[in-house]
Amino acid sequence: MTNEQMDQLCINTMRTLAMDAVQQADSGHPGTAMALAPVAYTVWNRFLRFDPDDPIWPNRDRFILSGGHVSTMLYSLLHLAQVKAVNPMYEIRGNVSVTLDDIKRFRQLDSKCAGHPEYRWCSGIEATTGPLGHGVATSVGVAMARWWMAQHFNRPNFEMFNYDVYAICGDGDMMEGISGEAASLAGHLKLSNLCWIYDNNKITIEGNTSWAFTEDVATRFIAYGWNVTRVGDANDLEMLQRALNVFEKTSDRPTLIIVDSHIAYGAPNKQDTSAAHGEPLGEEEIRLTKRNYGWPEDKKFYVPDGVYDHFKAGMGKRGHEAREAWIAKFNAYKTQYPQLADQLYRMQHRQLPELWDKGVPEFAADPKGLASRESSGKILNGVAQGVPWLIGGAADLSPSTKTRMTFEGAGDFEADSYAGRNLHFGIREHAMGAIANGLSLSKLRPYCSTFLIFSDFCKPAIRLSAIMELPVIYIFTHDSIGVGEDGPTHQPIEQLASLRAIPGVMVWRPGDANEVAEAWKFIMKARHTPAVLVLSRQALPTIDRKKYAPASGVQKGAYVLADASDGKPEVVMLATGSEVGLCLQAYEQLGKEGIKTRVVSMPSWEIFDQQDQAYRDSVIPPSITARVAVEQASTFGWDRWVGLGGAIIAMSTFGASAPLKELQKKFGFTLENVVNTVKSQIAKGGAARGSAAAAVHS
Ligand SMILES: Cc1ncc(C[n+]2csc(CCOP(=O)(O)OP(=O)(O)O)c2C)c(N)n1
Ligand SMILES: [Mg+2]
Repeated sequence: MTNEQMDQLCINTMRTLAMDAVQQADSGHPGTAMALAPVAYTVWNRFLRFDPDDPIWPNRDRFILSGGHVSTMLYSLLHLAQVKAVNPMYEIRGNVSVTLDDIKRFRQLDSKCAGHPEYRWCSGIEATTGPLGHGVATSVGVAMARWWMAQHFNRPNFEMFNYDVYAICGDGDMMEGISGEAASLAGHLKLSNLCWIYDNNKITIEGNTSWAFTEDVATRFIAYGWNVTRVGDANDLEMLQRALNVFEKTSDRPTLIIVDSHIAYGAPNKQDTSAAHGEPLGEEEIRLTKRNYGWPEDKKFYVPDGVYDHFKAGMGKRGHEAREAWIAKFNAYKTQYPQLADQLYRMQHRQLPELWDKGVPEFAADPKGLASRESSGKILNGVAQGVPWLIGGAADLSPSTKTRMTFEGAGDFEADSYAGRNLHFGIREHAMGAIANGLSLSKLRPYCSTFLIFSDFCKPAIRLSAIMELPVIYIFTHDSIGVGEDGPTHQPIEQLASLRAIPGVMVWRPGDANEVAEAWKFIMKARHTPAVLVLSRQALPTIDRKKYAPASGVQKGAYVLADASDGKPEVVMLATGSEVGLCLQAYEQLGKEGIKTRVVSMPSWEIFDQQDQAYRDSVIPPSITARVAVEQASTFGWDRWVGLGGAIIAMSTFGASAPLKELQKKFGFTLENVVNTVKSQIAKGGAARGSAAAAVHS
């Protein structure tokens, strides 16, 4: 068989595996896997520097399938290239990642071949994809990471990082705004290691793209500063190869390759129809298509002789050699640059350097205090000096979110100057989150930042951080109606509740500067959990820890900050963030009146939830049903902690535009209201729900 015939055999194997898998599952997306098989095959077998024996080798080229619905194409590649599995923590290698049985069990419980590609669940997958636009946006972060790591780790004769990033996307990815945000930034940053391949098949779910998409994509990307090239026929391997060669040679900007393809290529009745997008072809159509390909019509999940070997001789050999050379180089690097080698190792394993937290300040008691965004900014600067691969920035708000690294050498990450650690995302919150995920997938420790109200714009990315178990740090400031005059559009209400509702995310709303420091310490140790840090714009008193409990209680998510002297309070007040100080005032005043109360600071519900029952009961004793929760955010969720009879002083409407003091009065966040609510809770034995609700609305 000639090489060309072998290529075709491999491509048709990919196509038929996809058709058979979707048919067997009676669910999935066969058409684009059939159409793009030649494209993905060419990237993998002719270009990708990826060793199937070690899918986590740090300098591998990355391949991201942004149209996650085309997952069968990725599964067939992983299988045919015999990519090895790694454990879910991405540390230990084992058997083949995707077996033929997994493909036969596509979309079934526990199959490695989930409906959409799942990072961590199935190794060889570089990013979880499915929400359109996210894969390409994530690829920008992965590409940025290469340049930063090259600056940080490369030394003369030691080019430790020079990988390329390929992402395949479709009409849906191109329509989503996030891809435009990400492409704009990638062009601005001149990320020449980034190649997006756009499947211009003119088909989406509802039919032809002419329903809703007639823009000139090529011109748009040229305007973004990309190199744009076209391949008129997805089956033309030589043209694909040439276009990819152009990408390899382009050293000053990213590349977009626009490929014209026919969805469900080769299916006599389904080609070029939206019917081939998201449903099985049907047994009869599959038979006819296989006949067209010159394939045995009745064979299913058929891998002809020579196919595995052809992948082995192509990507396998190239990837293996590249990795071996890298490992050899790394061994010499370890001798010559032991400190950098140690950093590289720790970074890859998500471990922290020794004494990483020695720069974290302690804050002296101070009734005036400082905003938690301010204290966080100081702490961030301390942490960043101990963790060289902590990098990040804001969506044009770092002067407000206090997320700029200001120490000497921190620098700015810019085109042609990639060593800087301060990133500038521009006003692109959605892409910012996805890019942070890409940085984290590359094992950097990223943070990103905006106002809490605009966390909504990052939400899909936060969700993906959680699904992928990436320790991205989201810093959201201006966290309540405390923002004052900007009014309802800028005052977050339901954001906290919705962030707390995402499984696998830890949300922190610390109450003073030392609680912020403790939260940072907890967050930095996390290896697989994204964190959301919610911070105030306005000053918060720095609590006197000689008088009240130490801030280290934060490590348990919630702790008793102030208590009745005999440990037998009549009522428990629960608060987070800026309301902790208010509850302490109420505690003092009620104490003077002889009323015994307890104040629980609850910066992280999730971490508190992870403590054992005995600890939780010791903080919120089940026997004390008189409880008051105070938080300048939605009431949603607080019933869990105060019980049905408890009182909740929180928001059930949008805010208003006015100075903070007036808003606090209007919405009941005053000493007087807290004190009165506590009293009525005690009077009603924990059944004062009605009056508390009235307090909220008064
Ligand atoms: C953000 C988002 N919105 C909607 C969907 C649902 N969806 C999945 S595929 C698809 C159509 C995609 O069209 P295209 O990218 O052209 O893929 P093709 O049909 O060509 O494979 C849609 C709307 C999604 N996955 N993500
Ligand atoms: Mg399409």
